[in-house]
Amino acid sequence: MTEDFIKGLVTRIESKDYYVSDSAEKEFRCNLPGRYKKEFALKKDKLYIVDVVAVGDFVDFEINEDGTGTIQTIHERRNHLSRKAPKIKGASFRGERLEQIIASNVDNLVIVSSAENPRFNSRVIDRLIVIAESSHVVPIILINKIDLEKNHKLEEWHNLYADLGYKIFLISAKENIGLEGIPDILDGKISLFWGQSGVGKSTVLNVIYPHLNLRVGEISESTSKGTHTTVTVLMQKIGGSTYIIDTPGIREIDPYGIKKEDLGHYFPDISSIQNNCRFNTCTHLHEPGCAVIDAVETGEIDPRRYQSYLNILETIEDDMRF
Ligand SMILES: Nc1nc2c(ncn2[C@@H]2O[C@H](COP(=O)(O)OP(=O)(O)O)[C@@H](O)[C@H]2O)c(=O)[nH]1
Ligand SMILES: [Mg+2]
Ligand SMILES: [Zn+2]
Repeated sequence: MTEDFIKGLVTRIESKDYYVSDSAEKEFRCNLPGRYKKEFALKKDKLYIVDVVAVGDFVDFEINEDGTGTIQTIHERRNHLSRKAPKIKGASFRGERLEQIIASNVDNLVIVSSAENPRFNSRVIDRLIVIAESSHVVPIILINKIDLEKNHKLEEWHNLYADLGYKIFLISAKENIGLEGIPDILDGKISLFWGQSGVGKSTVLNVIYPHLNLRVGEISESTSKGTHTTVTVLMQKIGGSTYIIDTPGIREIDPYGIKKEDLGHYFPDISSIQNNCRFNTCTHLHEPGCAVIDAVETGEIDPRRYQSYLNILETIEDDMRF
């Protein structure tokens, strides 16, 4: 690295513009030079383009005469959160779908779901837990909009996830219920808020950090048009070393890069039992001597969690590229 290079943090990506903050919080609009674009081309398969730079990346950049910047180096990532790039209608694509990185260098994945509107969906929570666990990021679960749910079924879900060892909060951002413990968990960390569109991610963040003033009720991503699927991920500094990353409503959340025989590791309820399966390559689908299937039958593993496991297993292609 030469002295002319400045270290910065990528906080937002819009089309070909990479917004980078230096240590004094000054923001520079940067571009990415051709040698990285070659990497785009390598990973491109007709309809897919995957970014090599992600929100949360540390980069070295140079300032150009017009005040914009040019990214020169991308620092190695501690971790990253990603999903499979969305399917595009009419595209024929063999093998596994490409990886779309949502953000890098993250401490917490705050999984936001809602009691109603949209209806509570534990499958999405389980997918996001798998993404967090496989990326070495701590999952934290928020079930928002409890003001809309008058019976007590959420207590059961709360207990299920709490028993698995996860931090889980039943909250209402609208009525400011249950949010008390959350700022402490986010303090000093980089936390990505992720979940279905409309569950209240931006609303929750606005209640916790009123100065953010995030737009509420934004339209979710479109998966069917264009060749470059843009996800407007926005990283903001709260103060000190506390950062939050808000994401728009993301429709498809399929974990990327997980092998069938590894999936059980990312379900704590399954991983604690799968050593007792007869075959160490057991995928707990229908293999003989499967201890996980037995545990589902005795009720030791919640059948809804097992169903989530099976659903994700089904999304893993047989011909993975690695
Ligand atoms: N009833 C109720 N509505 C909420 C709550 N939190 C958010 N909303 C509403 O849900 C809608 C979507 O919120 P938004 O924060 O944009 O969701 P996001 O897409 O996950 O960021 C908005 O109309 C919010 O006013 C809540 O706790 N209770
Ligand atoms: Mg939002
Ligand atoms: Zn098994």
